[in-house]
Amino acid sequence: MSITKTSSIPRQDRMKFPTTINPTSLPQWRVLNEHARSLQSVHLRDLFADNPRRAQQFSADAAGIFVDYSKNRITAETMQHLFALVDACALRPAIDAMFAGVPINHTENRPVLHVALRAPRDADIRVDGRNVVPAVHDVLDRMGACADRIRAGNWDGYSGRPIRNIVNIGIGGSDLGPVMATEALKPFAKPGLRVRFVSNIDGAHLQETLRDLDAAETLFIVASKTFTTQETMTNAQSARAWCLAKLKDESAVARHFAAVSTNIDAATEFGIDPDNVFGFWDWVGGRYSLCSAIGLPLMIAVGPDHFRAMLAGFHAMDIHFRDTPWTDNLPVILALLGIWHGNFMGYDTHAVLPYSQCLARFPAYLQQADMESNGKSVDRSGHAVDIMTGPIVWGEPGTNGQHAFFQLLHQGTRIVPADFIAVCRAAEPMGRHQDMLAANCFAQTQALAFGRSAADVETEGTPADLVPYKTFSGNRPTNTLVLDALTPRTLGALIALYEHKIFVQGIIWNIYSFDQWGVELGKKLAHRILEDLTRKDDGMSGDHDSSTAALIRRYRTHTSG
Ligand code: G6Q
Repeated sequence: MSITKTSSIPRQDRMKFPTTINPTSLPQWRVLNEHARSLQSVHLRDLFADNPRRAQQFSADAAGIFVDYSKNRITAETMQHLFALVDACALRPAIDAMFAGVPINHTENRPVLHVALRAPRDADIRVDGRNVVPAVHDVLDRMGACADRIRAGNWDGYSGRPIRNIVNIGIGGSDLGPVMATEALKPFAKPGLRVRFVSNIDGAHLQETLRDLDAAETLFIVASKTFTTQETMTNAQSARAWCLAKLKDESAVARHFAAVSTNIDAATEFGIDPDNVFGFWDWVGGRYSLCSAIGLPLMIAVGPDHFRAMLAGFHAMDIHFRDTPWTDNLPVILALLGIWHGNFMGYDTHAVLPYSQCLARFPAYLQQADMESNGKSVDRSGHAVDIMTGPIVWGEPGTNGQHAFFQLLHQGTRIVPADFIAVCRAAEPMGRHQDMLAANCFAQTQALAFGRSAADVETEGTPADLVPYKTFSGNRPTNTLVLDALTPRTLGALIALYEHKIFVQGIIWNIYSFDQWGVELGKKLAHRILEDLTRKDDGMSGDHDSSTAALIRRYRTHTSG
């Protein structure tokens, strides 16, 4: 199946999507509030005892990912009410609008077409009347040729030695995706080829990354959609200076730098050979850009075939999301459960706990995808929202987390809904490690759901005064996502699952998920503060509050002389 048909939405209606609907004004919202009250005292122990088919009833799978959501405090009626809500919030036309290239990123007047980045060659997706898919595949083909050349040892550096080290310089959406996926697919990477990432403006990041590298064998990829981001441009200039100090010739830059950007002119002005500049488009949001040329370091690491397998996994989930009825639609189900927990149960954080060391950076990646998209407080009519929107997303891989923060998950006063991600087949099998990893994952969700009653603790002969401490209330909600194996394809499907979950939640909350105005103010203020930090006299050019002014003076005192 492919994404082919474009707009079924009449041109005159295109600007109206997504329509603005205040969810709290809907009868479905009121019904859900009442229903939530009726479930307040219900325990998962009883829900399971009353329904032997509960696990089957509340599970679904697609694109190599199985989701068991039975360990949430929900009933069939809960799901019916939630599905009614999503219909009332006009999710269907919103999905159609996104896939049709309607500028649903209203505040930036842009379409949101990351789905086009993984559409097959014969798909037809139009922006301003032009099919964008051929251009997507042109760039993928050029990336493939570049990756093949490096992997075959045919990309010679300035002094004729082949490139063996790739250093990606980017931040935020131009870093977190490739970092996470390169880590996740390490078992598929070409041995001997080092792929590293520098993001932080902290000079230690660049210096520590370069410390053991030979400039003659190093290729820098400057990844920046705008090619203006302060951190990336500063790191790129310092990398350029490092490279020239070692290779001692301006013309070396052309062999040792590539760029990924929508701003081709700025990249060539930097001195990068236009043949080594890989473009993408303003309809790709930074945090949704892994499938674009931003994925170049990943493609070099794992090869074009594995990269394309990942795109196929993304696409499989895109199609599942677009075409599957809500009742079996994984992104819709996960989104609705998040709404249930945040808006009707009052839980304000969401943990993502992959039982896979390869997915160690997945929670950090999702933090950006989710919190930058749905950390909004103004609705699509320009009014303040009066409900909780995006949750605080956090997490660490299991089993490490069990020896750190899981105490709070089991016995703390806050309830933290969590996604546990398990993998059946290890990419790098070793003894019984994988079985033990999975056993721990399943045991945690069991303990969180069912807990341990005081009566059970007493039967163990526990001294009476210790019984309260050893009791677990349980009734703590989790989803368990099970991947057959962590492969390029299932990784793609997993990421797309969360991307679309975030989209659905934004539609329900009536917010714009694809802008990020909230990051602008701090950037502006940093420019003003930077000026004052480095002033030679005692004055201040900016009008700072007393706390900030004192911090600037303190910094100056400790850096002067
Ligand atoms: C992501 C954000 C943000 C962005 C970075 C880097 O959606 O827009 O994280 O990716 O600020 O921007 P550049 O790629 O333009 O350097």
